[in-house]
Amino acid sequence: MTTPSETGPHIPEHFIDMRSDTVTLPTAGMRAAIAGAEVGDDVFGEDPTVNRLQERVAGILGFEAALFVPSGTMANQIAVRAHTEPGDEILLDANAHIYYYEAGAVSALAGVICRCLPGQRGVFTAADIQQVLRPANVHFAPTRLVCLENTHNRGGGHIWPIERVAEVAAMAREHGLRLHLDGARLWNAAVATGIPERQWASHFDSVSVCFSKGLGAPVGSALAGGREFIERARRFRKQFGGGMRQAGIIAAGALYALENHRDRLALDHENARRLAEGLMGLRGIELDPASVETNMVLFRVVGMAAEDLARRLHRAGVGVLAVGAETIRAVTNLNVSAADIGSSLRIIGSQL
Ligand code: TLP
Repeated sequence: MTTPSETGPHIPEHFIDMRSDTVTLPTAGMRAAIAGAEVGDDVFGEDPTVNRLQERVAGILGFEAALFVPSGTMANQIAVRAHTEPGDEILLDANAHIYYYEAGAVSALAGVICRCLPGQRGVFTAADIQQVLRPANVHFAPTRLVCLENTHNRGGGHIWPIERVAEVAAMAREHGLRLHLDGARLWNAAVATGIPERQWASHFDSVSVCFSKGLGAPVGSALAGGREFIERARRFRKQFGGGMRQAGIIAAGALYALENHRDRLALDHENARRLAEGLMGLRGIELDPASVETNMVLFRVVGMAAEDLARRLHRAGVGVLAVGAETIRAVTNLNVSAADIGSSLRIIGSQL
């Protein structure tokens, strides 16, 4: 994957940044909320804004409690650590963010081994779980946890069918396994399907969510679950260095994002569809329009390395990421308008 620093220093004045939905900048309203935030020491549990955010997140997801953390990676890693003991095994899709993009943290921090399942755009089946389960035996790492990701990043923003979530969860429960959802973009799944967050969350023991992706907050994620689990998670947050002090400053941005930017994700989804339709008409690009379900567009580049095209587009004013040798990802977001989609299509057409 190309990182921003690799794509060169020159950025045109109006840069249409679709490298990720993490690149969004805080809005004026959000900055005002941040400036006026009431704060306290959150390691003592005394930051009123953090406490308000945690209660709100727990409420939306239908859990007893939630914990504010600096990043989605930390939310996932605390979850894995809190559900397992070193030497345990976890099951997850081979393209899961937890496995693919978190720098080997599950092995380094939780000391677990991963058994990767062959997901289709991140979605696996109950039979996939059944197939890898082994009887209790002194030779085997005890299988403890199953992780899902919804929407699925490397699956191009694919949404798990909720019936499939239920099947997988039932299989996991039958075998005494716990379930964690990487819901960094659960907000997108909820808006796209009309199925509320708490309905998705009801199948899991814990859910992580991010405020700094489509919702547009500068920093922050949360981990939600039962009260005892979140108490245990709080200890690992401290151990991992994620205990923050006057964190209300950033929690205020997250709260603002939660209350004001969830519904507007529908616009990002519309823009993604518009982008996909335009790309389909360009020679040298292959794309399945049915694969565009939320705010991500994955497309194949023919006759050019994806890295090369991404670099050229960056110089021409459009940010995208090469996520494979021939595959590019564009993510629509708060800072990208419908007009920007038209402009970016023109620019992409000129660089092929
Ligand atoms: N994803 C980032 C990169 O890390 C790839 C992106 O640009 O999409 N879960 C999922 C599903 C994610 O997509 C991400 C970030 C995270 C967790 C981690 O969040 P952060 O970046 O806050 O640690």
